[in-house]
Amino acid sequence: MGFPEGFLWGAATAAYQIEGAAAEDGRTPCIWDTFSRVPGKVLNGDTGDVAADHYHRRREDVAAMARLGLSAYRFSISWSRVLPGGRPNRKGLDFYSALVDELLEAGIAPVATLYHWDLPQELEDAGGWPVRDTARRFADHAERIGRVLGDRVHTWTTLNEPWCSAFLGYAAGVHAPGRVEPEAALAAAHHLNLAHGLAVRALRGVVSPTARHSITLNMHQLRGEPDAVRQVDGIANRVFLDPVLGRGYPEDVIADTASVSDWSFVRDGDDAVIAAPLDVLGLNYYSPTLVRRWDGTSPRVHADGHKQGAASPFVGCDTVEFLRQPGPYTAMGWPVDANGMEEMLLRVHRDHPGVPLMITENGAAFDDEIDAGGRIGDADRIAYLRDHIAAVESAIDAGADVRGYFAWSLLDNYEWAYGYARRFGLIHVDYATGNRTWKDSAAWYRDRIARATA
Ligand code: IFM
Repeated sequence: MGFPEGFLWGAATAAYQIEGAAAEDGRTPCIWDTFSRVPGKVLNGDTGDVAADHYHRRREDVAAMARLGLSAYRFSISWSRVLPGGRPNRKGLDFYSALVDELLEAGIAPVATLYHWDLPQELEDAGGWPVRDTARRFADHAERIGRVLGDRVHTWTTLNEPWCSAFLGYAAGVHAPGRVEPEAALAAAHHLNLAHGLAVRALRGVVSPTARHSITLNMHQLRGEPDAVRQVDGIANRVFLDPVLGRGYPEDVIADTASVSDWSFVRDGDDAVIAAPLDVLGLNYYSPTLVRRWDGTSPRVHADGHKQGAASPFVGCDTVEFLRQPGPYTAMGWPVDANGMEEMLLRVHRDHPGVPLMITENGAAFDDEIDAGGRIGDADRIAYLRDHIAAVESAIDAGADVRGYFAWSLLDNYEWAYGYARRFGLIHVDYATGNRTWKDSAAWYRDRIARATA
């Protein structure tokens, strides 16, 4: 058994996290340009203005991908670079067109994500994702990009982790745009789903018929008391998974959130649009989540940064506690647990048989140290990748149809609310100079790919 023929071995990044060049060649601000400037929102006040400077180092980065032996590269397209103010920007489009050409020349399949959290600021000013028109604008973005790159992109991903966009952005307020409005977060979740469906439909009309279409969800692999698991699973996973895969919104989620919203933002016909047929479902996995029912009296426990603070992203889950799992932990404070990856893959395979799956992100931040000789011996990251890749293999052996694995991330980059203080890269970035240095994990991944594809 093991990895099937044609399995994609990749690495992933996202535009705001690596590109920089925030005000160059016609790009206009996105919500992260604004949010990162609000005092206290991002560690050390870091912004993505320069990030890993990939906009100017694209060729060097593609050359590194080729040396790694990647068969695919997952990147995202900055909406405000290609359509600033809603008008096509030739220089922005040329950047991605050149990237795609260079990838193809290097034998690397381009996997393009249309939205990785960087809503153009003018669309947030008009209401953002809680507003239905944003979904229509996204479909327009998809169609325009599809017309430019549609002859060359291997796989299209509409949205990356809509849970984060909706619930970290509009309920917890820890991601851009930083709003704490639970009802708006539910509307945002619906409009993201709608945007996905409209975009798949728009793309299919203009791109190559051989292109694959997908969405990427960050599945929360839940453990703990069954009813707490059911409830969090609803608002964290099934609120996206079910409608996208044709089952409509789960009734328990609508009931659990009834005191927050009447869901009147869902209109007749939306379910069919959202259920646009997919070729592959992208799943991101980092660690599992442990929950139990809260009795309402004991001091409430919260497991990590995402779940702390007054506002919870888990709308409607006021009587759930998020517990700290036993370690070891990554530098994010996330437990290292590769079994959760296999459980997650098998769960989706069991609940939605016949849907091809792809791990579109998996990786770990650690406090990398550069030794006197300039070497970064990140044995902890190697162990993490080794065990998680083994978990994918065992899920395949148990019957899951997994078509690819993408390490997060190719490069150290801007880790959202943590700024540059967390490093997930296979390749180290010196933010003062932009210099890249391979960590031991990069060489290990290169060798792992070579073994799998020999
Ligand atoms: O860096 C992020 C990425 O943008 C989305 N998925 C999780 C990663 C690590 O937090």
